[in-house]
Amino acid sequence: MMKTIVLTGAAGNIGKVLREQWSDGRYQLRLNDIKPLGEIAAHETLHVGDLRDADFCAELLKGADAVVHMAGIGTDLELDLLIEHNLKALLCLYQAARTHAVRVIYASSNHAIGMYECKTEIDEHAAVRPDSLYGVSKVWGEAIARLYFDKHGVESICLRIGSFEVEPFERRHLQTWLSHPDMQHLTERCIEAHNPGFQIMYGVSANTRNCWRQRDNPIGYHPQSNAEDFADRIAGIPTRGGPLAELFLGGGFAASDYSRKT
Ligand code: 15L
Repeated sequence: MMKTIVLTGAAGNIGKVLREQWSDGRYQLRLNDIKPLGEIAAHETLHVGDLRDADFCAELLKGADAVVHMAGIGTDLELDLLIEHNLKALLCLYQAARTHAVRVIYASSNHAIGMYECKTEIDEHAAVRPDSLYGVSKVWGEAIARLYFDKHGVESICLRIGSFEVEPFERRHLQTWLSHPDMQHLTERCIEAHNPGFQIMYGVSANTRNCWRQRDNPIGYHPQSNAEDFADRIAGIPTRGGPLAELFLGGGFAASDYSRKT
């Protein structure tokens, strides 16, 4: 039977690409955003609204198989905004997922571990080292996912997404790039996997220089793209944010407001 998928942030960077990749109608899509979503196809329904509204969330998730949660603040903005959209809205969503037993595929970020130095090999069990308040908000999100699995059995896959770009365009992307086809494959594996429980997945392509080691892969994610194919063009292009952005995984997020002396 065709699965019903809720896609939040459907007008955003990743959401609009997934929507396009699924334009063949492989899923029944409930599209959510606070921004306009344009014309709808036969397999789509529109749900414009604010995820901080518990009743709206409950209605949105009722009867769905999974929610692909791409909505939220995607950069290092003020704490108040992060609390509203990356914490309160997420909690409402998880409460609805609990009520209606819906799997959550959560857009976490590499910025939850952005203060590791680039060359440090880490797996998904490494201690978090956020590089910004935005990174902290993603750690909250992963903690909410863990809480709702441990206490309520809500299945969650937290995607520590690297750099989702059509093509890599700076040195850091040799490690962090996530191609559009790999993101599609990753998301579909999250939707289709049997009993994933709680899992953190690195959302990154098969980049030769990447240092994130996925120890457990219960969903069967096998990326195909490799940023190394672009190395001739981008290895000489400095990472935005200066020398500290070259040192730490989180790039410019890690370098911003850095004041440590030793
Ligand atoms: C993210 O989490 C951001 O949402 C995105 O805009 C990029 O900055 C990305 O990480 C990245 O690290 O390249």
